[in-house]
Amino acid sequence: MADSVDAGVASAVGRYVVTQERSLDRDCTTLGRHVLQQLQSFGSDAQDLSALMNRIALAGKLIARHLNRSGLVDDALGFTGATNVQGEAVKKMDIYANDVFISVFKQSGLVCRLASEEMERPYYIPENCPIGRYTLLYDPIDGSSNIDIDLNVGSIFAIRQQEGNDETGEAVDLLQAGHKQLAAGYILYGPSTVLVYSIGRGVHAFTLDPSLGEFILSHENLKIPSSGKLYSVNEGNFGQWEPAMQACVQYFRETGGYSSRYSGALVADLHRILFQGGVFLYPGTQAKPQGKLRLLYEAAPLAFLMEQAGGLASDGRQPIMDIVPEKIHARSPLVIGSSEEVRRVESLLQRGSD
Ligand code: AHM
Ligand code: MG
Repeated sequence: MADSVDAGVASAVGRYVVTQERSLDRDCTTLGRHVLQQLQSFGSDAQDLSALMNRIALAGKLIARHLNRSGLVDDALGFTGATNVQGEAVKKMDIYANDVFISVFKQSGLVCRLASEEMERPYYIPENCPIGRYTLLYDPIDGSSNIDIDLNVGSIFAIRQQEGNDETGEAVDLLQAGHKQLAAGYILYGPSTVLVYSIGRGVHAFTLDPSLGEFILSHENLKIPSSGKLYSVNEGNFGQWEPAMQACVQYFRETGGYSSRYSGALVADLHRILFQGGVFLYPGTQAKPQGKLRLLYEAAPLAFLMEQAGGLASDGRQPIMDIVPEKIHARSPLVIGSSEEVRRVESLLQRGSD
């Protein structure tokens, strides 16, 4: 009897393994190949974008590996003792991840400038600048407060075409609206490492297969539900919001069925909302009317992605994608997610200011 049960289980496991391997053989789409398929071209622009995405994926793999072993490696966790341009305490992992992006793009030939949360001014790679026509904007570690307690963090990125020769070295051509982004996305370092990207042709998710060392397509053409019963906001700031924003959050608290979820990492909270619907909010406060999140390398890339997934992103009054930043590290309030919830917030804010 036991033998026949064991044989049955073994055969079911065998069938499962064979089915899994068959589906992997059939669907094993890598990131670089997917970009080329999306663009339906092997032209130089398509090759560039494919190469850029592969470089971002390499950075993601290096950061994921470092995070995975961070408790075992000297000098991986904790603070550096410095503060960044935002006045925030810098973690060792922030610097490690920032440097990883620099080093992988040094070898790309394609990127002349990188602008990130951790660097006051853009970083130039002079050897790439004669031919490198692209700029990478990124937040190397989003959700830094989660690092030392082994919770989800992410990286956020966007690619823009360099306009002009940037002779002053001020990168003023970056001070343009989010519509200038060619590609954007994030990497979520969670139970698995997931890279979600868009080149303006839908939103696609890739999961890192550690045994292959490759990001493999796991969700194609993701669409956010038009409404969802999640709201995500740091309610500890409630007393510092304008009354109209307080009314918005009261609406979600008191209207049946909404659940509150807030992890302290925008990428993780947004990933949940992308799959399940709802809204993420980071409003301005009395002390910081523009809120905490940075436009060029946090809000705008995620807005690009969210619009591509059928959702909306707003500062509460206008689309994030329309905002022209005054400086590289400009901040913006953020309301992002399902169209119904984002519109609801906008209309409650509008009512509050009438
Ligand atoms: P960071 O990039 O320095 O980590 O800051 C961004 C993070 C977001 O991931 C998160 O949503 C937010 O800051 C959390 O801030 P707070 O602790 O004020 O809620
Ligand atoms: Mg951040």
